[in-house]
Amino acid sequence: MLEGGEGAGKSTQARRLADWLAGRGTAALATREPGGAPGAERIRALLLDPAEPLTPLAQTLLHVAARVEHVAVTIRPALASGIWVVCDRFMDSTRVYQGVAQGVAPAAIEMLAGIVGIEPDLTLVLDLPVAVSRERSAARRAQLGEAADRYEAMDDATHARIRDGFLARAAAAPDRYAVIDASAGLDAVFAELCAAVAQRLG
Ligand code: Z5A
Repeated sequence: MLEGGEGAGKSTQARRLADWLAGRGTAALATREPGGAPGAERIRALLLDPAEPLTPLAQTLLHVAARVEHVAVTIRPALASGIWVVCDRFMDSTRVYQGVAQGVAPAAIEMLAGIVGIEPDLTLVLDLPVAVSRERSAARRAQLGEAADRYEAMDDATHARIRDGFLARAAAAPDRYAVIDASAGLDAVFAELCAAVAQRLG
């Protein structure tokens, strides 16, 4: 799984990583959350819409509903066929965005994680200073003519807590996480990701 703040390069690198794995003879699927299955993509639209007020607990339940659908429709069938799954965000985003940043109780989130029932073999945290992360996503929004979504609209202090939340999770389980410096150029970040995957997953 690829995790981290906005603009860290997760979507771009997830696609590249899946292609790289395929080039080495390992079939791989790049997917994303919230989304990755038709029903989950519809839930995504509601979750990202800043005009639709939703409590943190309701956001949590919707993220998990989308994930349950994504796991059932996309992830488990892929794994059952021997296809590796490279996912842009997963349960750690709920732990960090809804738990650390929005104050939803960790016990409730872990109960929901149990219902999702699957955790990644390896989580790559793309780490970026908040200022750089915000610059990149603002530039991309300007290019596409898009407005900030619910999460992009959160303030810098919240994004700093999110960054720290991902780093704390990685520090607590170094065997299942690798922290990648996402401030380097696209190719340098990709090389570091590939090295981490090759080293950890063979
Ligand atoms: N969320 C949640 O709260 N709870 C959950 O359980 C889940 C998610 C699953 C989904 O938004 C939001 O949902 C997310 C958390 C919340 N919000 N935030 N913030 P999303 O999927 O639309 O957005 P995102 O996940 O934050 O991704 P992003 O902004 O699209 O960033 P990214 O995927 O990490 O980066 P990118 O799209 O590949 O690249 C962004 C731009 O930076 C683009 O113009 C690139 O060309 C550029 N870029 C990327 N890498 C580089 C490097 N290395 N150098 C220079 N420029 C670069």
